[in-house]
Amino acid sequence: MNQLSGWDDTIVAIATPQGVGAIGIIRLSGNKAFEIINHFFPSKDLERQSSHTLHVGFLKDGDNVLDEVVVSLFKAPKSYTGEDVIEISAHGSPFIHQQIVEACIKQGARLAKPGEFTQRAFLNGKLDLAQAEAVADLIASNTAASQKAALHTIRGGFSANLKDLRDRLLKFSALIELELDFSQEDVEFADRTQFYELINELQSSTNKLVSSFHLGNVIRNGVSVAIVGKPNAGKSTLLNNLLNENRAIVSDIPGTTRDTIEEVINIDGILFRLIDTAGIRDHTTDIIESAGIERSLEKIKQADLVLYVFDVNEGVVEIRTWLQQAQQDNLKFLLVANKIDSLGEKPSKEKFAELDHIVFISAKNSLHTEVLKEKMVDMILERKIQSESTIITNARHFHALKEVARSLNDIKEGLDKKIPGDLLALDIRRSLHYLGEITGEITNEDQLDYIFSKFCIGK
Ligand SMILES: Nc1nc2c(ncn2[C@@H]2O[C@H](COP(=O)(O)OP(=O)(O)OP(=O)(O)O)[C@@H](O)[C@H]2O)c(=O)[nH]1
Ligand SMILES: [Mg+2]
Repeated sequence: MNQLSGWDDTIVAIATPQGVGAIGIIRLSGNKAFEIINHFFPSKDLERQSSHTLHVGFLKDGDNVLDEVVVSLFKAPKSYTGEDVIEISAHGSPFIHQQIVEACIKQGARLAKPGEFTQRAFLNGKLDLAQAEAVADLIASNTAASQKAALHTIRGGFSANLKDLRDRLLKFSALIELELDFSQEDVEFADRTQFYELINELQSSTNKLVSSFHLGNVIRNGVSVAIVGKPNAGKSTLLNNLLNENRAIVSDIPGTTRDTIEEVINIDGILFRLIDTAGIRDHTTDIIESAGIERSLEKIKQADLVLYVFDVNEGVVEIRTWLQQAQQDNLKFLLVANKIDSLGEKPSKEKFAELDHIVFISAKNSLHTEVLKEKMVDMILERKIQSESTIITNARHFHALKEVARSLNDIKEGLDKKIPGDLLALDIRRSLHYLGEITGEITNEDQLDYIFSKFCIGK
């Protein structure tokens, strides 16, 4: 283990953000943590205090008082890193924090690298690699959905899925390996029909995880929503309404919006990147408008969700044409029939009755815009988010899981072709290898360095 982290040394870092605050926390981890802080803490012998206790006192470097602080003690192995850890809560002056860190370094500590505390937690078996990565995701989370997904992984939800896959595969692998030991005698310990069923089950669990990545991406990066339609349909009015501010210029002159406007909103814990676009019409001689229309068409192609806004007073034929095209292009879309406030009698609304994915609103008067928001969320989640289910948000996990799926497929094909046990064993080892890569049982120093370098210092 030593070669991976330097190990014998004690690391120190400021764990709170840079800048002035009420308090700031300096964190140390390693077998000299107590000795180092004891040197600055004259009022008590910290090494003789119990773990998980707090102590108030002055930190002094010789005669120089650094600050009056609270120290929290965590003795190995019951700490975040699994080593002796001390957290010093000091007054929130960056100058004081710097002085404390420098004093610790003078006394033998080393400045921690980004993520090094969590890296040590991983190396000491406190967390597996997937859980450690979720710590960074949790710190970066900015919506309820990303927070929920990261917490689920930190608490071991994903790791439990992987362990289950691995354990079941291992049991079978052991039988196959046993067969190889008795290869002269042509025996089959591992019942191939049972194995086939097992692989089917494993495939379905793996595929579920792999396909959750689409949603994971949405949770991590947000959903891009293109608001499109003909000039004057009310796209900019809708953008303003959803944002609850007058962001885009609205007017009754067709072709008001020339360029795309992007803004972010959070609906039910999911980030939506709304893109208001220039109204699309077939005939225009204005070159700026044409360029805007080009851009709108481009945004439609890139969007995760398209809101097609139209004036409810329009004929249904045109909407159907758009709908057909959208289905052909495989777009995820909602039809937004706007300006229902201007409808005299109900019948004109009924002409749209047979259309799916339609919402009737008045952007100007905030009628049913809440329903539209709900539908936007439904379109994206397809009711898939439950706190108990694992959602893959990490590209590294996704690629490893795809490799697992691929090798499971190879095993199945091998069984179909009745290939010999030694070849089967190879495919099984390959699946186990990729499962182990996710949790960090199989890894290398470069990969770990890369993963932890993306963390903040002090975590
Ligand atoms: N009665 C009514 N008028 C609306 C509604 N929504 C928008 N309008 C009006 O429709 C006109 C066009 O609105 P915009 O939001 O600028 O339309 P747009 O789709 O962005 O138009 P372009 O930018 O030109 O493509 C404005 O006069 C709005 O006040 C609505 O729900 N009801
Ligand atoms: Mg507009």
